[in-house]
Amino acid sequence: MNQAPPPPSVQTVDLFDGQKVAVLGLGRSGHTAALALHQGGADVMAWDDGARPDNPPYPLVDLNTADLNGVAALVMSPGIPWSHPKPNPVARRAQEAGIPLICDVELLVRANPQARFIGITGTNGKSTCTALTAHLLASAGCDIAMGGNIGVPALAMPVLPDGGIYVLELSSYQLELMHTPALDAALLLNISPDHLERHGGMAGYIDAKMRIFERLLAPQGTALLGLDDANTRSLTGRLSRLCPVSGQSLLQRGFCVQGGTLYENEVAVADLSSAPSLPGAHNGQNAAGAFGLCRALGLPASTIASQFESFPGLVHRQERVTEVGGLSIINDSKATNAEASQHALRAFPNIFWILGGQPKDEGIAPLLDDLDQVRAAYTIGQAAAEFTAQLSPILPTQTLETLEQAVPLALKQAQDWMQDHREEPATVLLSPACASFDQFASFEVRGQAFKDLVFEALGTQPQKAVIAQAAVL
Ligand code: UMA
Repeated sequence: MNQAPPPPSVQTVDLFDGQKVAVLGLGRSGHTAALALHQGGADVMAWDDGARPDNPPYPLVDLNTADLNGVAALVMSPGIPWSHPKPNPVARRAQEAGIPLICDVELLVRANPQARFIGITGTNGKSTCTALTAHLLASAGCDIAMGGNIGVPALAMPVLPDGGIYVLELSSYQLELMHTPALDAALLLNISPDHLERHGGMAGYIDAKMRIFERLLAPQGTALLGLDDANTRSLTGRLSRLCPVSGQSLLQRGFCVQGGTLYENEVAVADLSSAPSLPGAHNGQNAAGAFGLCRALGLPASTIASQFESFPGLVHRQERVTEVGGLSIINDSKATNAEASQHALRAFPNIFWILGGQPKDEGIAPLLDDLDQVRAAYTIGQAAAEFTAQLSPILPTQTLETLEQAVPLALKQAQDWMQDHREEPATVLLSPACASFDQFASFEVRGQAFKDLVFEALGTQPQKAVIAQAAVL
């Protein structure tokens, strides 16, 4: 048994008042959904095959053996498989009994017909794009709440007034369990292989991502599609009334970024060169997508354009920890695979790169053509020897064990290098291209350890703006 932390606030969902509803999975989203339904008068039967909260206000009933007769819906946590690689037994029983499978996002949209909804999905960058969209809308004075896959359970967001906007990061798992067309605008940023086991392969994963467009309000909903990868480009024929988005190519129609300028239908509308938290082409696409979503919701271009500069960025995702005399320290602990690290390697100059941890199957092979800006590498954790073997023929590489060893060394060598190179700007970058679990409980713990070590080595304190960055649960 396990004490689930109570979410800060929980909506009351009365859609199933007086009816039986089953809730499977009592992690962040499931526990919140069970509370919301219970508060709304539903006869909740909740279960988790693993740890369950102590004495929750709703009844715990083992759904593996419970009588599911008369159950109106099974609310599934997104992480629980219901088809591939094989269905959870409760999900299978529910499907055999004709009980609809839904997730907390479905409850949110049905319980809040007064509100507007934006959905954002993609394999990489969707959290940054979601946070940026929420920032732009909030700065323009809109009533908004941000949640979904980004870490805030759908029903832990407050009830918004008429016309308020829920900005939702939606995973492929959530999209499969959301059925009501409710989105005013939807953005699919990019697609690369991920979660393939859960979706029965690449075709299934792409279909799950495409569902975001099936959940648009008809006919007025706006479909935005990123065009910077081959997988999403191949989808253009499947969509009518598509608004294209790019961080790389100049588009005649739609939203794109070229050389730090954001264009809408070829007209320059925003200058991104002074937005410190949006480096790199992938962030150009995030910015173009966020801008397009805000335009779809009716905001004037000039109102949105002035808010990019104040976007603080997301913690652990190319997070600017501090800057000392032209040396930027970047925490990209969220980069747990090569593709995520590639974005950072392409975004910063003169990099002193700390990498390693628990390696993924692909290792860093996909990064070996992206080392132009890397001046030295420091390998740590389980992957250290393997990564050093690959990097040392190309650039100075030191095999270390821990972040404690790597941080002071990288800082010192970066500062020495700057002195020798007429104070050219440089970067100390933690972008591990590895999971954290060999040495840390999570990428968040690893990123915090990196920041603590940086401030310890520099003998300074974090600035307030850094501490106050967008926090998610
Ligand atoms: N469980 C069962 N039976 C099973 C399997 C799991 O009962 O057969 C139980 C587990 O014991 C656990 C619960 O189900 O208690 C897990 O639920 P969950 O994995 O869905 O986790 P939540 O805490 O509810 O978090 C979910 C999202 N998790 C996943 O999609 C895996 C979070 O996304 C999301 O932030 C949160 O809801 C709030 O909306 C995380 C994620 O990893 C960040 N997402 C994936 C990604 O981004 O790649 C999709």
